Amino acid sequence: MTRMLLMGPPGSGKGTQATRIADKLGIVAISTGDIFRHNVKNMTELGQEAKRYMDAGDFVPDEVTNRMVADRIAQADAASGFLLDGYPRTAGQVEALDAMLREAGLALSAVVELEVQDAELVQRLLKRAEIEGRADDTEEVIQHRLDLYHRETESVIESYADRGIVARVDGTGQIDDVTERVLQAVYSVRV
Ligand code: B4P
Repeated sequence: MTRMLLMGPPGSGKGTQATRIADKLGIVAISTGDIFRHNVKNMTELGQEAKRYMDAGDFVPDEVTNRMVADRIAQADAASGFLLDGYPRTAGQVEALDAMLREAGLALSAVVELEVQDAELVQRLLKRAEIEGRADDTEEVIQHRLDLYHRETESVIESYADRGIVARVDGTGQIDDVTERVLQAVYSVRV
């Protein structure tokens, strides 16, 4: 059974790859960004709280995010494995996820990091801005999200690397090729 993390900077293709990979592995894809956006759209209490952080390109506070993920992975469709897209992004989220898994007697099978240079990330996100008009895809906010990634989330990936379950994958080129690379990486590190 696969319980994996798909990590990488904003625009690296996490959202694009998550459902493709999860479908191939027969598990559910859980995207914290998608859940937040769904709640913002429906103006739930959670959405109203998350919106101001998301619009500014900041992380939604750990306490809110951790609770949301704990509720989501406790649902029946996650019992046979899951792919987490965009979580954890901070040291506090790593701690919370470790505790959730420990309590359930579960372990992570693999962590995949999509690697793409900052210049290409900015281009991709600006292109998406033209199509989708997401509030956090302006040049200034994109730069802030990248800075935050380098400052907070890279060390999160390092902490998993110390556990020997990280595979780094080239996230550039054709989307199908990236999917294939990610799947090979999962098979190679999966424990
Ligand atoms: P996310 O939804 O995770 O947004 P993201 O980092 O920009 O990645 P996304 O999945 O959307 O983009 P993708 O790389 O697929 O987070 C949004 C916000 O939610 C965060 O800023 C934060 O406020 C909040 N949040 C989420 N998780 C949180 C957490 N754990 N803690 C706290 N706050 C949290 O794709 C980008 C573009 O690239 C697309 O247009 C795609 O078409 C294109 N693309 C993909 N693959 C490509 C390829 N191979 N070649 C060319 N283009 C490609």
